[in-house]
Amino acid sequence: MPTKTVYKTSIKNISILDENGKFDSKLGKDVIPIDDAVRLYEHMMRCRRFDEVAFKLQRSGRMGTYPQNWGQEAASAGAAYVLDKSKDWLVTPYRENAGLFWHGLPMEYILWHWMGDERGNQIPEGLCQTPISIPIGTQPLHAVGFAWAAKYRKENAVAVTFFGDGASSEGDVHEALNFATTMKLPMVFCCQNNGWAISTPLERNVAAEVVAQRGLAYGAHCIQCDGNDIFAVVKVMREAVERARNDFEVTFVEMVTYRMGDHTTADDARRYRDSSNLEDWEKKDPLRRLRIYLEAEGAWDDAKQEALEAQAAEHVREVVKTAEGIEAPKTADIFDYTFAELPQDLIEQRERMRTTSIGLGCD
Ligand SMILES: Cc1ncc(C[n+]2csc(CCOP(=O)(O)OP(=O)(O)O)c2C)c(N)n1
Ligand SMILES: [Mg+2]
Repeated sequence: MPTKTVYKTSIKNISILDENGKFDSKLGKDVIPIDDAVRLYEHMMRCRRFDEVAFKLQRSGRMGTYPQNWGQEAASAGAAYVLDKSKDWLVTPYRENAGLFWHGLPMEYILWHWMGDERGNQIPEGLCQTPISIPIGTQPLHAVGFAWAAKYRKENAVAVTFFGDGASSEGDVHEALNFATTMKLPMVFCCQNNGWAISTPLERNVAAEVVAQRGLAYGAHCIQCDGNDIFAVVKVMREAVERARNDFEVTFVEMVTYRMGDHTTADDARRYRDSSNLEDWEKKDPLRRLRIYLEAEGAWDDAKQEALEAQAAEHVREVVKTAEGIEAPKTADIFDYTFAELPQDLIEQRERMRTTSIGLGCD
């Protein structure tokens, strides 16, 4: 019996703006108009400032654990930039502030979340996003639900979900991919490959050459891009979103980036990784290279930078004031916002505001 090849493919990597600010004008033509590139830069700078302040809030005891987003802003903001805020869903874990803010979430919600205030998870009416997901890899399944509903209701909407390289090994992510591709749902799976899942390096977690290969098994379009290059992210995401919206075809996008900070403020990455890596990645910083590009285009200068830094600092100061200024939640909230209809035993507990489960309220 002759043998024949029944399957063969390759995966492309897209990069447009390199770490020295050199721009591939053929590939990058019309990807982001200059005014929007300025807006995205300003947005990412505000997010970076937010990230620094959130870190300090934790260190000074004013907030609980916080996962720094530092260095991963372009992948997140670039993906959100191509979405239609009024109907496309963005379903993410905890390191996608830049995308969530671009998609409309006021910054104080993320602070409330990490301050342990559930009101940070009550996404304002009309925003097409979910609370940030902490159980790793669960949120792509939620995105499948949104995409399926959108297709069923003929809303012409797309669901974009994010997850990490570590999460790409979770069964839930694979079930979501299988469901999305077999049901032909309008979805994009974005994997932020930042090299680490807490202290587990990529190679201990993924044996494949590139993470994007994981989508091949499910028949998804698969592509890798430089996640610190906002032009590459936008180009790849625009094509993926259009393919999802118009043809119900699923894309797996691997965005290669690096986790510049510790996993969270509860971690100390110096205990398990070599910090010399950080210097290389600092050169690849998404904000740094976009600034070089904007300056070369005559759209940015030191005076603008100084003004933006002052404005971003003021903006974040106001956000912190709003977050810390909220009145304390009512004790009854724990009952009122957990069940649609309260079971009888909880109605009784609500009346007494006490529980028998820890030995109290036994009178
Ligand atoms: C289901 C589940 N298992 C384990 C954890 C503990 N945990 C929190 S973050 C994390 C690593 C996630 O790595 P990755 O998906 O690469 O995301 P990153 O933190 O790098 O953004 C783990 C194992 C969790 N939150 N949920
Ligand atoms: Mg990771």
